Amino acid sequence: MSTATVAPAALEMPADTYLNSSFGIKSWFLTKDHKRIAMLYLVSITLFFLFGGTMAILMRLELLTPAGDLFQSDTYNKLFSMHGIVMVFFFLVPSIPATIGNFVLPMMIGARDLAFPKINLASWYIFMIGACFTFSAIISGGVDTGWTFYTPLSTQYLNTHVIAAALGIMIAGFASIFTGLNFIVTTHRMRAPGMTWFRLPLFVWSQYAVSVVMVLATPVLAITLLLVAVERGFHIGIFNPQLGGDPVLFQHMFWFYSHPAVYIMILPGFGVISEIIPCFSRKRIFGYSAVAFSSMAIGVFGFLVWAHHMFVAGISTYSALVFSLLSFIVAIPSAIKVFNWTATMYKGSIHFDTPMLYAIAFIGLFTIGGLTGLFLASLGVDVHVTATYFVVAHFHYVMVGGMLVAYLAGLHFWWPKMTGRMYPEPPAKLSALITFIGFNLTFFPQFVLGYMGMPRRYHVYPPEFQVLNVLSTAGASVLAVGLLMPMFYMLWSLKYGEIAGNNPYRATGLEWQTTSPPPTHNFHETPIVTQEAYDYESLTEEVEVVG
Ligand code: HEM
Ligand SMILES: [Cu+2]
Repeated sequence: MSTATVAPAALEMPADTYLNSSFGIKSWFLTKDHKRIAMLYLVSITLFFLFGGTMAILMRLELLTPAGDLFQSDTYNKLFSMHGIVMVFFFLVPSIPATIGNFVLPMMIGARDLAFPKINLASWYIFMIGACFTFSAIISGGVDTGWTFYTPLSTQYLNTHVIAAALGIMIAGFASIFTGLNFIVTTHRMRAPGMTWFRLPLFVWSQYAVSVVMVLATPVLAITLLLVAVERGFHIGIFNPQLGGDPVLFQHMFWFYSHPAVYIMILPGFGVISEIIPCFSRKRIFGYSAVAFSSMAIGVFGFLVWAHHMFVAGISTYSALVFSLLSFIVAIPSAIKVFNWTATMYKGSIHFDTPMLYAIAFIGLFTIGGLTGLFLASLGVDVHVTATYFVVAHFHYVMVGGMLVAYLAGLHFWWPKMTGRMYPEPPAKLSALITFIGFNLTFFPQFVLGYMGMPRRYHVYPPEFQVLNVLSTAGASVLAVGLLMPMFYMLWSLKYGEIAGNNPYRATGLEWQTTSPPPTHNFHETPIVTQEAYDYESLTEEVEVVG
């Protein structure tokens, strides 16, 4: 293990990296290098996240007082719609796959690039064109349908820019489909010699599962949104009962995509956590194949539960019962993962670096999100809390406490590989702590509010709900500080961060064997794999012998 014996003073930036192989705007915008494309995505989704975050803060400000003193009701409707649309379709769905996945997946399997580098670049352009459509709708007045675009509200009653917004999401969906295809083919065809399926890092398994879901589910969303545009544009009755259509059909089609899509959003996070926990516990992952197969199981079962979003939409009690039962089953593979991560940490020698802090936060927050999903999946409880703040709290625990936290964990973990420099540890730990406190302060009160009966999507509320809403708004400001901090110290680290070296965490993955930042073709020699993915026990022994 030569990497472990290099003295810190000997660390230098490698001469030939993907960042300095060519210069100029064109070399970025026409690049076929998966690492540069990952950076293009990183910048785009960070901007979208800032936009979505601003909308959220504006909403929380309105909700500080029971009266509607800051915005009119329809402005408020637009705020939550644009927040949801941008966060889901332009941040969460692309976040881990298109940035971290794009960057590390080929390296993890010992490949030079993705299977189709040009399609990879095209995906980014398609994504940005979709964003232009949706943002044009936002700039020219916005939409107030909610991110779910329920009909006949979206097709009949609203005079906002639904068509442009929906087309934008449909176009961006193709970027998802192409990225998924690219990952699937890459994983099948481009693995280095010796990289068998059961030596694949679990991040690759999770990306594989998510790619299958992306390829199979996203077309349904595309068709659904196209039909909304057709109904609005040409008055052909599809979802609108006045024209002979069926609004519940819309909900079926929308959730047939959007429930699997919640797994598009969380599975990559599972993958990140499965890399970080063994590395900072210095232990082999507990139950490798259980973790790998549970990703695939989530991919499959995720398709069978969509109507749990429709318990009160007028579906028959019998089908609601079946969907309720199936929803309980889909929680099992997630629970398996939580057990396995915990078992991996058990008796490990745990290092509390920033990525690990985020990973531990993830386990706790995701568990709360998942368990409250089971409350919602039980029919009787859901009838009581559906469309209340309980649902809002549930999905923010999984999407922010889970996915966003996992994204931050992964970004810190691979930052030295991406940039060649370490992020500064003290502010990073501080921001992780602030994020954790701010997050819980924002969203925990919402469980209580929802249980007490406060409905979602209103800009006014009865005065008895104010105390909890003030807590939530206070939490949102703390959370905003925690989330803005990384943007500053990450940028700072580009110039002043400590030089990282190939493998600052003594991690086992192939991506850590090449230089940081890697050369354009990733490896100077194709790596040959002879070991399982998480052989931390023998690595530690070897380092002790050498050092
Ligand atoms: C552990 C398994 C899970 C179960 C059993 C579950 C169950 C549910 C149920 C029954 C609802 C509908 C509540 C209602 O509208 O009355 C719901 C809503 C939601 N869940 Fe989950 N959930 C789970 C995991 C997740 C994950 C992993 C995510 C995202 C990463 C997620 C995101 C959402 C979203 C976005 C909504 C709200 C959709 C909306 O109405 O706007 N859930 N969940
Ligand atoms: Cu669902």
